[in-house]
Amino acid sequence: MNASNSTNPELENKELFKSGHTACAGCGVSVGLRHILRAAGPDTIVVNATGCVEIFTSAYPRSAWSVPYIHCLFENTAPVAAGVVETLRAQGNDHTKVIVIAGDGASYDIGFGHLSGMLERGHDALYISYDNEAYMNTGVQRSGATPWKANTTTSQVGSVFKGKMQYKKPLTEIVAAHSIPYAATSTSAHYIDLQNKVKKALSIKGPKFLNVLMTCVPGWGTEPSLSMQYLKDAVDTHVWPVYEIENGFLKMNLKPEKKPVETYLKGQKRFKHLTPEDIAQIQKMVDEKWDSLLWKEKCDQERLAALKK
Ligand SMILES: Cc1ncc(C[n+]2csc(CCOP(=O)(O)OP(=O)(O)O)c2C)c(N)n1
Ligand SMILES: [Mg+2]
Repeated sequence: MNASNSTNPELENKELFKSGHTACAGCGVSVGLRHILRAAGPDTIVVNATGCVEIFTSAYPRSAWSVPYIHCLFENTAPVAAGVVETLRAQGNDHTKVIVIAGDGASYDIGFGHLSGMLERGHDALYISYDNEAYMNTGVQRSGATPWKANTTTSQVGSVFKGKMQYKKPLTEIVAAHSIPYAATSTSAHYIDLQNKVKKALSIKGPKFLNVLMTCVPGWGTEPSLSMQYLKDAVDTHVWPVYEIENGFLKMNLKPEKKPVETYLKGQKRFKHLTPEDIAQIQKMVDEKWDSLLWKEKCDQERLAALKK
């Protein structure tokens, strides 16, 4: 393990997340981790919640991490990160970055209260939620991040219920409502956006949050070779808007010309039962959300410009 994944020595030095881990073929999460660590650099400590990432990167005695790595309980990643960062700062170390890597199960649900506490107390850490939209490691159970109507093992398609009955929790907005300096969304396919956001977040003092959509081949029921394409389609259909909220001011980072939601939904086994009415309803919800974000951006950017005068 930790073997070279490149014959280019320059690139090799930058690859802090190594190949040889045991992620599934086409895992969108492993791609995202590689970009996150490239952007963060070697002076970083990673605190990781239980989930797929822990399993595929750290099977003892191996490790895919070239930076210090702490695995902790599902629920308490944010407090562990807070403890690490406060210890570093008490020791006079004001440079080492502390990054939480936690799945949607950990972030939207089980560690949600502790994430809120970390934000409210103002610890100088970057919390990254990798959102693959279900509890994948334990066999695809629905989470607060699972989209409406998606088929999971605990939101099945049967004669009465047709997938998840509830809507996806708006975690990025809930986090931003804590008045933290920086909250943003991205995907592992939009790697320049992702790397820029990691760098920007780490340059800001205080609690920061990134919500990054990452594909899961077995959980979404998709072709491994299409993982990045699905993430691009999620953004191009406006299903996953890419934006940042800096000091309370929202800015849309990508405004692609809208493709119909079918472009993204088709070919995913978790959505294969959707009716034309379901798809029309999803389109309506996506359009409404997009419009509300554009309005918010307009108001926020005008307010910001007025403040700068
Ligand atoms: C308190 C607690 N509840 C349940 C589990 C079992 N468990 C381990 S990993 C996991 C799923 C993690 O889901 P997520 O955070 O979305 O990460 P993913 O596996 O999708 O990468 C679950 C339910 C646990 N370890 N601890
Ligand atoms: Mg998950």
